[in-house]
Amino acid sequence: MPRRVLMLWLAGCLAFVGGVPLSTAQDPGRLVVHIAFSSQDELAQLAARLDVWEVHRAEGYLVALVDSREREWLAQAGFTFQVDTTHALQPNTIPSYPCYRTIAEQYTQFEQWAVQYPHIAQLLTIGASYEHRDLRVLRLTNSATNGDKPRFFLMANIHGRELITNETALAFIQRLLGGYGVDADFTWLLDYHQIDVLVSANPDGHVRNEPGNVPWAYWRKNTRPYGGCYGVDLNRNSAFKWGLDDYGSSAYPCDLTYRGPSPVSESETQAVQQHVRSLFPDQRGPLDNDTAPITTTGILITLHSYGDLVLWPWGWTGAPAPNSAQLQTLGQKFAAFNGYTAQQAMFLYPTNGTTDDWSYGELSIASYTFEIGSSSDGFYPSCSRYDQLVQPNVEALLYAAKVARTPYLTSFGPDATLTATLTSTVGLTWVSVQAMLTGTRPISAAEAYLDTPPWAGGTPHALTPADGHWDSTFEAARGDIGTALLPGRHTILVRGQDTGGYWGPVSAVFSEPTVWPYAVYLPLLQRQSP
Ligand code: 0X9
Ligand code: ZN
Repeated sequence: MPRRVLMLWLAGCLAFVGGVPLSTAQDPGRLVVHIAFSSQDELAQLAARLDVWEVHRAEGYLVALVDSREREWLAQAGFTFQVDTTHALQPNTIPSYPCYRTIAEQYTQFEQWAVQYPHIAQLLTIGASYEHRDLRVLRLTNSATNGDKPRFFLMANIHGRELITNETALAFIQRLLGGYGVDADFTWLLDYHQIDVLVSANPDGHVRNEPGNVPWAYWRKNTRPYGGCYGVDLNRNSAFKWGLDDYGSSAYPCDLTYRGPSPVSESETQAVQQHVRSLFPDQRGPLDNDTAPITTTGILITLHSYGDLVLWPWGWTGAPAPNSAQLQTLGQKFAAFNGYTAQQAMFLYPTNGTTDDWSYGELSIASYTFEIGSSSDGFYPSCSRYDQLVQPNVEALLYAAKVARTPYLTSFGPDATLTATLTSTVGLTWVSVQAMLTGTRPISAAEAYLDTPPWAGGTPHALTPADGHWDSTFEAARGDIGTALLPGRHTILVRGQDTGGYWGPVSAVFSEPTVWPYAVYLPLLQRQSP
């Protein structure tokens, strides 16, 4: 039920406005309000002008942070609104939230990781913010293995106040680095794929939400001055469909969705576009309706908050993107991990000049926005919610990393889990594999690989269904591989195929042979031979 109790919000930050020019986020008269709308057109008008935090379509209202100027505009335009009492604006930011690291701390962490894991983590600076802060990427891949590696680009914090996004990106990196050499999946991932993580696409905006900058609490945009106000919405500044209409972005510098004076006017957008172009070839034709090849390689995910949503292109139109079937399938896979609602971005509200529309529209790569957290979490979720918000998204991101080679194909295929035991004697080793395959269509095949995965020329060993038939969406499978292996640890990889012909992602485990002395093994061998 929408909460419609009327009560004036007492601005806790009234005392802090001295010395900072006023624009929405600094105005002490800011209120969180519920605004009623009755059509898509009205929603679009509101989303273009205001700092919209939540959209409740079914109930016909949205939640926005508005200043006195915007309230005048609302009244003139004939919108009715009520003051929200449930979103407590926090005058203090990070001091009350020890789980959120400052940009300086995040960058120090990057430096430490690059030193601690020099063979799998490389620190890059891809550009600078308006205020000359570095834009830093940590590149995760085994630098000793070469080849054209599939790429996954993860970025966080393009909106300054979306603090949980940086933490999610950092937790994802931590899992991969800590798991390399320990977990077989993370190990093949970093050996064969390249994962680039931009921890903040808007460090100036983040710093505004850190201590000492209280009047700027809830700052979303970058901080570059334009027309008497501050900041460009960096998620409206990309080259694709930039400024297409005044619903998906605003031409007014004081607005929260100000698109900037020209496409890619901001150094942050320039750096992101240049870096993403360096990672991914353009794999799609020039027309809006050109379909990206089914074999397209590469994934981009941009982390936002909040809304419990997985969004895919387009945001600029309600028409489905040419690859909507593929974008939806992968989007729903992500949603199976984080429990969010998966939908086309436009059905939140229209947007133009966004990162994901650009990376899909321009380069054809599978592009997504995650909106992390619910309306009770808001932009500064309680630290008691940290793990609940971060961990399911880390799982979704690991899946993205796994399917980055051919996201539009592999996400259709079944998922595999496995156990494997290796037994060695007299120079021979038996690898015994048990796997579980789960798909949306019946499983039709499964195969295991020893140490060398399929894309690297490994030899497939067919597994057989435990119940004798491949006929179900959930199958147990097994197989034995006899080989003349040397002792030591080995990687066993498994993948499944479904009746649509789609191979799913590879899953792997490490196994070390149990060496049986000949004297123990011989009687068993004799018993087996007739
Ligand atoms: O408005 C935005 O930029 C995103 N929401 S947020 O509250 N994090 O600011 C939503 C963007 C949705 N559109 C696309 N992803 N294209
Ligand atoms: Zn955002």
